[in-house]
Amino acid sequence: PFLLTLLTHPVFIGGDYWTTFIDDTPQLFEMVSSQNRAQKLLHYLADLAVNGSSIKGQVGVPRLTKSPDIPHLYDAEGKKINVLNTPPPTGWRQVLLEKGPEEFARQIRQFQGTLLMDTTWRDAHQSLLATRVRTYDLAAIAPTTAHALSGAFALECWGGATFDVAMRFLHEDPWDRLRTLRKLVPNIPFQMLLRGANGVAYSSLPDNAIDHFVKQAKDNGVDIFRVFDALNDLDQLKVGVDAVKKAGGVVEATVCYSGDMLAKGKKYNLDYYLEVTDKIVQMGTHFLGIKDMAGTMKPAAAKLLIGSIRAKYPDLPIHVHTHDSAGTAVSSMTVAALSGADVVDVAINSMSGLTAQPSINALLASLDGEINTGINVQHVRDLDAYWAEMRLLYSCFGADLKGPDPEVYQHEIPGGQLTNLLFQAQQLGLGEQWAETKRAYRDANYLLGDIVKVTPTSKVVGDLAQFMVTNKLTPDDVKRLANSLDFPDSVMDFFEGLIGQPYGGFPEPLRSDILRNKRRKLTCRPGLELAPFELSKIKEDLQTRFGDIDECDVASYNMYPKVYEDFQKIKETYGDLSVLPTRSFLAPLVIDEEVEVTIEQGKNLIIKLQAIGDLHKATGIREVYFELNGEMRKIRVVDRS
Ligand code: 3PY
Ligand code: ZN
Repeated sequence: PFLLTLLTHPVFIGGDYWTTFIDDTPQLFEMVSSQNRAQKLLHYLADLAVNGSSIKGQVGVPRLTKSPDIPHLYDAEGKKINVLNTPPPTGWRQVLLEKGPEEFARQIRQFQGTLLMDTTWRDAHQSLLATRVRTYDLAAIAPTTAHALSGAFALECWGGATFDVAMRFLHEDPWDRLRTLRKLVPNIPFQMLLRGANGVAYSSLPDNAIDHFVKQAKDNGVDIFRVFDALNDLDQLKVGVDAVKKAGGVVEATVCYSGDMLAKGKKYNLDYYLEVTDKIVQMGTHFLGIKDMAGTMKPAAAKLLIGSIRAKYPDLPIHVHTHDSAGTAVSSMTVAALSGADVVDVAINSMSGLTAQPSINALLASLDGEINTGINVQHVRDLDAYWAEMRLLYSCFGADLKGPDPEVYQHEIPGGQLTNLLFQAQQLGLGEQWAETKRAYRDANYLLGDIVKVTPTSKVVGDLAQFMVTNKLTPDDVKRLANSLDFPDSVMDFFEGLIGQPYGGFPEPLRSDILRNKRRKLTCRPGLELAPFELSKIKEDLQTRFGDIDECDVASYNMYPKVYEDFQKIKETYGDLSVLPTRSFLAPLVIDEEVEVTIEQGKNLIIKLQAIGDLHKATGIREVYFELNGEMRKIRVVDRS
């Protein structure tokens, strides 16, 4: 926003500016540019050409120089399917729309076989590519996916970190993504990940904000809501579950699986999981979700856990989620299917394995001959050609994970966080750094009382681990010095009770030593202490500030006020960046390179970078020359180097 408003400010245009003009004129940030969409996009491309990408976590440029090709699908007679003009086969969504959530759940339970949910559009790229896959690339493959995966239980495509990352780093509207994909995939249910009383944020919101958010999510295209709480705190979980019930969505209340339940003396053992399941069933749910976010559910554990729940609750539909960090997920999901799971999670081959979900084709092969999944193996292989290219397109975001990490049974780091922490360690030179991080994570977990680790509690453990590494503290040091150390905020929040109540309570005397008299000790769920949001007032305020605002904007603002405001400013400056092909969004055009951008149906821009001018020393500005649909355009950009 700054650049554009500066460049269009009358004082600046008049050439009568002074060096502190920028600092002295804060309204520059507020002024709204009236330039047209094409001009705004040129500003983005010009800035990228001069200063490079500023997207966090991006190392280098994509290894693919164009958008991936869309693969063809063929029908049983070998005829090419025109996926754009042929309605996709009816899928489970039709059952849901016609019969409602209860009957949908009943029919899934009765299905002779095990169904699959594809996580490629959410968890797989959250776990492998820092959640950076853009709507542009999802929408491009959506019509093909609607055909290729028409037999799937669902596509997980929303929630979790996608909401925050879409606005913060991709500068796109998560609600637009949902609506766009929904239009293109009418036949397969959409699932989202909801963090219970936190919605898609990192801490509790007032209950009315959760209700409001879930209603928008349902109205804009989400069918099934996987609701979890990061401590399996049932009071926290219930907030999300109730919101989904009120909105008329399919409820998948979820128990988080933590660590290796087969390990001797493990706090989270079969009795624990059965007790949580009982409470979830009493709460009322269409599906039971079992969420193994670190991938520590060994095949024998899957057999024991799912077999036991199945025996106790023959009619309860069970949906199992895992990560392949240890390399055992195909085995575990095969056993889960054989032990009575109704749905298991997989990802498209090129987006699977390592810290993501197990490979769909590997699982299909593993189940072959024993269990029907309703999936067309060949179609999925065809679809994968696209994702193989996508891995190259997003190569600049991947941590360099080379193989399985069976040490996950000890450190228990969730898939997405494992990639993140590894990425950070790699930036620092890997080697001992990585081994130390994993050791510290494990120690931190035990200091905190061996808690369930998933967003946001995984951040607490990660922050404490990093704090210990940075300050060279052993677990004994932490205990001994607890009343004098300055702990990270997330650790203070956890001990205060702002993230919920851990199973077995908080470790003492550590809690009291850490909190001292700085924080309270909450015994109830944090949301009970929060005043409801005044939703209509929030909407009015946003309307005044940003103009065209709807309920989805209100929900975005409620989850991430600052991120939402920044996103609005980016939009004012650069317009809708989601229309740019990913290569051009992430990497500067080279001289004479041309990009075609569809800003709306039937309106195409052909943009060619012609030249980048010399640096004007006094102002730090460069002129960037483009050809826009054959006409010359000049854009002035501050060179920040
Ligand atoms: C999230 O909350 O984003 C997760 O993926 C938890 O596994
Ligand atoms: Zn996951």
